Amino acid sequence: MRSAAESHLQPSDEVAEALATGAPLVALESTIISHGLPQPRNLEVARELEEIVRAAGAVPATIAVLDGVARIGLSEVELERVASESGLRKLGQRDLPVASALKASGATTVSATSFLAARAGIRVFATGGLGGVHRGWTEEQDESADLDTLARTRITVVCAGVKSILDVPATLQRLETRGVTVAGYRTDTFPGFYLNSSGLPVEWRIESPEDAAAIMRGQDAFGGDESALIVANPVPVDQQLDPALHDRVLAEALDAAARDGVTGQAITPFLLGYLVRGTSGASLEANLAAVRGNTALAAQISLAWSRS
Ligand code: PSU
Ligand code: MN
Repeated sequence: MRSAAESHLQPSDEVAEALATGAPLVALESTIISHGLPQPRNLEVARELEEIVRAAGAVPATIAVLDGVARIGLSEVELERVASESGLRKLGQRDLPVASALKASGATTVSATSFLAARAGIRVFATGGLGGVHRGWTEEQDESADLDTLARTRITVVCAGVKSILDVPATLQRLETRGVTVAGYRTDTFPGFYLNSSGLPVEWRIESPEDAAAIMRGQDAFGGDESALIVANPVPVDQQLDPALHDRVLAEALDAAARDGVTGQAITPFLLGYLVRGTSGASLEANLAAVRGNTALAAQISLAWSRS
């Protein structure tokens, strides 16, 4: 009989082989595909990200839950399903047991993807921007489960900081309080997701994938809490969204969300979608530039990690 964990968590053949041989792997999330990017561009991007990982010599593992099974590495047909199935759910870590019990399908957020990747034995994960503390948290306490999962999951997440739709200073404060290690990649300021910089300082700066791998070894050597490492990798200045346009359209988006009463899981996709339309697609290009850069860096870190 298969163990409970085995039947709930299913690596693809390619991922299983990479895990068995210690080959470098990069986990990729699926919520960005299903809820974060418009169709049909989302499928192209999902394929492109996998290709970036392969070109660097690592194995991609896009993660999603299909018919109740957490799949670590998707086939082309499964990737298409994640990109186009209507009504696909957005699953955080807490939703995983329910999706499994009810044989539901859904895309995994940073929290669910980090959790599943770590359980599967994958150490490095690339995404766009993390979730965090939403603006207006003094009125309505909306804080992404991403933060809590990262405080207790041994994973390295390469991201362009946290989404700029959030209260970035409050999110950085929460990461500090929860003991999540943060390092800026070749930057002294925390990235601003669509923007090269949030304007806030980042206390540690690293220069290479080897630096990241050395920090990961340090995390394991110290033992203790299974917290994450965030490698904050800014979108290049020449590919960022125009800051004035960003600030103007984001203010409109936040007003629209308040007016329409958008809350909970729907708020992040709503704001990202508003920005895409309100900037005539410029925010999408900046988001994609960030995700591509993060994926390439994650692949380099996974190579350095597998050599270390
Ligand atoms: N990065 C992107 N686009 C996205 C996301 C990340 O560039 O859509 C997703 C991630 O899955 C992240 C989620 O976990 O947004 C955060 O959602 P929430 O604020 O509801 O926790
Ligand atoms: Mn939320």
